[in-house]
Amino acid sequence: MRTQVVIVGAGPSGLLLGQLLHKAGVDAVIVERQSPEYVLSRIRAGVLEQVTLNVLAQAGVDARLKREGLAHTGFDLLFKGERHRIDLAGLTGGQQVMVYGQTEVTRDLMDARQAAGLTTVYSADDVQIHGFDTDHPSVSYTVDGQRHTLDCDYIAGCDGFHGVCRASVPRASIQEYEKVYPFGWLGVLSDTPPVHEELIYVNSPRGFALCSQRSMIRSRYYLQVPLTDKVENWSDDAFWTELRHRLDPEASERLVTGPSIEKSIAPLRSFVTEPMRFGTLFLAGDAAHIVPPTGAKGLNLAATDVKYLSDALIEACVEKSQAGIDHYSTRCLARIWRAERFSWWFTSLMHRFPDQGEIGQKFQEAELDYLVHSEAGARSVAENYVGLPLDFGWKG
Ligand code: RFL
Ligand code: PHB
Repeated sequence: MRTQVVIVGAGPSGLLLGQLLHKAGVDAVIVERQSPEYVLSRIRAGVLEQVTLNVLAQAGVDARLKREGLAHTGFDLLFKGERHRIDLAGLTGGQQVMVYGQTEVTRDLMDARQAAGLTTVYSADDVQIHGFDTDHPSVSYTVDGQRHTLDCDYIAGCDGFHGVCRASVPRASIQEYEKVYPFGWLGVLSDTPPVHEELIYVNSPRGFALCSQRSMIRSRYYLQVPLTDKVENWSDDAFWTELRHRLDPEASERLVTGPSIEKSIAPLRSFVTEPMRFGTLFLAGDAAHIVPPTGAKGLNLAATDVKYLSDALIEACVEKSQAGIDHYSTRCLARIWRAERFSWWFTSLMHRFPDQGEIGQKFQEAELDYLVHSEAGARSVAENYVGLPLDFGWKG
């Protein structure tokens, strides 16, 4: 079988790319290792930047998001037992973020793909990519014991951090930058009203915590935990007790607890691959980079990679111009390094590090105190959090 683009991975990056290509009349097949149910069971991101909302609108998948998403014009920073609001809208000329779960974005994209009758191969085993250093690459995979091959013009590697695409590139052609943090995030999803109408990011001597949400009746909370902790050793009671300890008295009092409907531990990592194009193979989203989730940037970066990649592939397939393809990697990386920097900085400021000691806690609190009392400091946090404009600082 033949198609113009094979997309490896049906996470948000792959599905969004498929939708944007379809809108422009470019044929693409998606090959995914897992089942649709498994893909939808992963609970991840919750905060969407305006740039991401624009790309989802371009893809025609923002109707439910507009109805059900929660617009947030600020968030709280809690340290030394007190909360301080970062007024995102006031500091950035009216910008805001949208709270809408990654699961819902994925579901909307799956529904749109199905409605358009587009092909997604789920539960594909042993996916392999071939000939991406030539003009006739291909992707092979096994379904129900039968091997299949898809010939194409381009391969989009949207298969996440553990995917096959980046791993298939010869080591001499790729440079990877990585930092692994000495802790993880224990996340709990529960059908309880959120403790506060906006998000609360917590720096406490007991470690970081985050109060987030999915709707007015569904909450998402995170606790910083040692990497050695096992999720099965964290009872719901233990989770709520520890969260209360890290909150201020008012929030602790208001917190409504209930049974967890999902509980998992995620490691934290900063990771960048350079470049993101290898001949006719393009990496996008978590396949190319990872940020620690503190800045809420991972899904947003994936959406902008996909925006740039869809523009480039449409130019190549429809207008027969290579310009977008040639710029793809440098254009993405300019944006990625800025988000990597912000995510690393915010993570370092908010978490308890094993060797930081009392003085490290004091340094963090003094920096937070400066940020919330200086308009310049608060604006710097706000403009990075809502997301820098597309192509900010990129010279072309
Ligand atoms: P995904 O979502 O990992 O999807 C990759 C897909 O590829 C499939 N795959 C393969 N398919 C075929 N063959 C193979 N060999 C394959 N190997 C893998 C996988 O099954 C999967 O379906 O990557 P994608 O699409 O690039 O999307 C990236 C986002 O998922 C990620 O960046 C965000 O979730 C990060 N993130 C956040 N981002 C935000 O923008 N805002 C947030 O608030 C936010 N919060 C978070 C987060 C990530 C978290 N975790 C769990 C790491 C909070 C958490 C806790
Ligand atoms: C989430 O709701 O899952 C979430 C929100 C903000 C973050 C990270 C995760 O910074």
